[in-house]
Amino acid sequence: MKMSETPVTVLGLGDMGTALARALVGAGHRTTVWNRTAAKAEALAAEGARTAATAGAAVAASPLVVVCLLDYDSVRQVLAPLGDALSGRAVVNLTNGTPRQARELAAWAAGHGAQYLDGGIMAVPPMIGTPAAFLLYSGSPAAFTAHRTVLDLFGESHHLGEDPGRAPLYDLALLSAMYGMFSGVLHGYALMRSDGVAAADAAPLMGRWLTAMSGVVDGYARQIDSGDHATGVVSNLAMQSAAFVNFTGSARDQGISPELIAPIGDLMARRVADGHGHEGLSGLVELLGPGRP
Ligand code: FVH
Repeated sequence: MKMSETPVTVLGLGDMGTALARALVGAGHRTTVWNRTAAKAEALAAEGARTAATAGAAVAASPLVVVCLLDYDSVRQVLAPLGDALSGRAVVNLTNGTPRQARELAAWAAGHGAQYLDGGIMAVPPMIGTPAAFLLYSGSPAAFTAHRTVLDLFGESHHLGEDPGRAPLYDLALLSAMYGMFSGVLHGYALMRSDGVAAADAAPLMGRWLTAMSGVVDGYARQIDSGDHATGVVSNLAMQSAAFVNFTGSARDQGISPELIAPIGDLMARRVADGHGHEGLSGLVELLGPGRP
């Protein structure tokens, strides 16, 4: 059987599962789909997917089983009754979860004779199958090698090692950075709106500023890995902390909640009080603990 002919099963047809299944169908794979709410499979069936009445029937149809459900509770509810029916198959679980959950599920899958890959999807559904999408995998290297051609249909594939917890670790770290950015953008727009400025008027400069600041990703990484948070001549923490009272102060003055941005201001003040005002913002990581192993 050529890789391009690998039959694939997709369990879960929410927004993301549907996008994944559509990429497989579009590439000509025999794609079997199952969803708790069967009606969600209808559009894919019209495009060429085979529908299965039960998760067990869907799993029986393919050596490669992609799981994309809401959370690990739903994954357990769907997979647990299948048990040894997974034997000899590769399970690729793209459901958001924690490293601990991934390791536990990998051990359970191995106990039932299945290869297991955990994954994190760095894309929203419309990005699947485009060059903008990338996906993180960890777990069985053999499963990754055997099915990489299929997985590449979703987006650029990155295998991060044999520990199944590694992909969700990266996934949660990258998504944490994203939510930090989202929080700042929402607070900024709320501030604008409170003074009668449309968010659209601020958007071009907001985007430009965030792009300019994205360089911190590499700079902070060097400082955090070395433990040297010295900032040289730019933007020391004492200066930033002194300015930060204006962020919460303006929110108070204009009647908006500072709750999305206040925590980092509190951490800055603590770090300055601890005698690190001459350092840079990366030093806040030392307040989050634990330190480097
Ligand atoms: N959509 C996104 O932007 C993000 C991108 C990054 C990755 N996430 C994660 O992908 C998982 C699935 O996300 P989704 O967008 O497909 O989510 P929904 O559209 O809400 O679909 C949820 C599916 O899960 C099924 N489901 C829920 N509970 C159960 C259960 N107890 N038993 C069986 N299936 C269950 C649900 O079925 P139904 O409600 O249609 O019957 C949907 O198929 C997720 O981990 C994201 O964090 C997406």
